[in-house]
Amino acid sequence: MGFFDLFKKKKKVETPQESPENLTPEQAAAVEARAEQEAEEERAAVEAERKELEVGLEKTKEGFFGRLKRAIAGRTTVDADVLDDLEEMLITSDVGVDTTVKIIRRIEERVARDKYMNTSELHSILRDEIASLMEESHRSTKDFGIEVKEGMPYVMMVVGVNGAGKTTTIGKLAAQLTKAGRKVYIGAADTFRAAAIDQLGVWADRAGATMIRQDMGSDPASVAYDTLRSAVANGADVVLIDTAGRLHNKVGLMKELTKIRNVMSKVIPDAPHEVMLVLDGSTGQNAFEQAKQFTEATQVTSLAITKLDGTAKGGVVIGISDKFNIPVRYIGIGEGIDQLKMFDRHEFVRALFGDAKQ
Ligand SMILES: Nc1nc2c(ncn2[C@@H]2O[C@H](COP(=O)(O)OP(=O)(O)O)[C@@H](O)[C@H]2O)c(=O)[nH]1
Ligand SMILES: [Mg+2]
Repeated sequence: MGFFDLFKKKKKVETPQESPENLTPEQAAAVEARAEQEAEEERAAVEAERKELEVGLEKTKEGFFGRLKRAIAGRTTVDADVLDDLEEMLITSDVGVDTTVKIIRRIEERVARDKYMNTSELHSILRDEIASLMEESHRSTKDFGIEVKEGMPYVMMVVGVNGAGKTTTIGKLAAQLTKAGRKVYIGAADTFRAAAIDQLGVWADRAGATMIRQDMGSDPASVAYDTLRSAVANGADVVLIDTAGRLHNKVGLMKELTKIRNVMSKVIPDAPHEVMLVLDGSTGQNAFEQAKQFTEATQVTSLAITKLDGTAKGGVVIGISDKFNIPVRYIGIGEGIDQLKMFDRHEFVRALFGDAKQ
């Protein structure tokens, strides 16, 4: 059993006439031209992704730098006052107090070393410190892809409060996975509202995934069980389990999620392989509070932060991944099916601060 990346397209088998020794010079030239064209298309795709991310994070960027500019207006050197203002700017950008304190400490250390630091350097220093902070919280995981074992479906349970974007994120994710040639099963374990099941059904259809459902009000754990059984029987590659976002109280939430997990592990012993917490990035500090409650209720292994388009509160991405030490795997930058991006910390920092040397 090998490991493969879920998002990588299955490799095409090379046809015999494509192996180099059998090619006529014309064919060889055609192969080369095609490779060049593919490389060009890939470069264009990377550029388009970057542009989309920049547009999605525009408000956060404007908020960040608007505040930064005001913080350093009329100052030339980075002194204690500038650092105070910088601290306030980071906190009001929803980076969170603890992470802000960490960033300020690091900058203070640099200022102490390099006595007369110019305020014009602050931009690139802030960029460096945020980049290295994000590297630490993402150190344990790869930035790209999900490595899974072949032969058993990879099971992801999706949790988060009502309205955070769970169903939408599952729909977008399912679409990316089916596009990469994966067979995707979705479990409608949010049985609390009939509309929630129908909404998930629409996404499943759009994505070309199979949804397993029961009636409204049925036991979510039972839906999860059915979904896994069916996925295994039909040779699915991935299972995405939607859950209800009721935050009744911590004990209730813990019980419900534990029950779903236990039932799933009866079908696939190491399932769920991933528990993804979906947070609405536009709620700023509230997202921190939700992260706290969910991480106390169950083991969360990855984060998706949605609705970063149209909000200036994108600083939460920096603070939450640092504070909870859980990698951000996806970010949502719009309601469209293509507007879920695999989170890449380098691209994120780049979209906010531009290239390292400029
Ligand atoms: N602008 C924007 N809206 C989003 C994004 N993700 C989800 N939404 C919207 O947020 C609302 C709640 O999403 P839903 O998936 O139903 O949340 P759930 O209750 O957690 O399942 C819907 O109107 C979605 O279209 C995003 O990345 N950007
Ligand atoms: Mg939902």
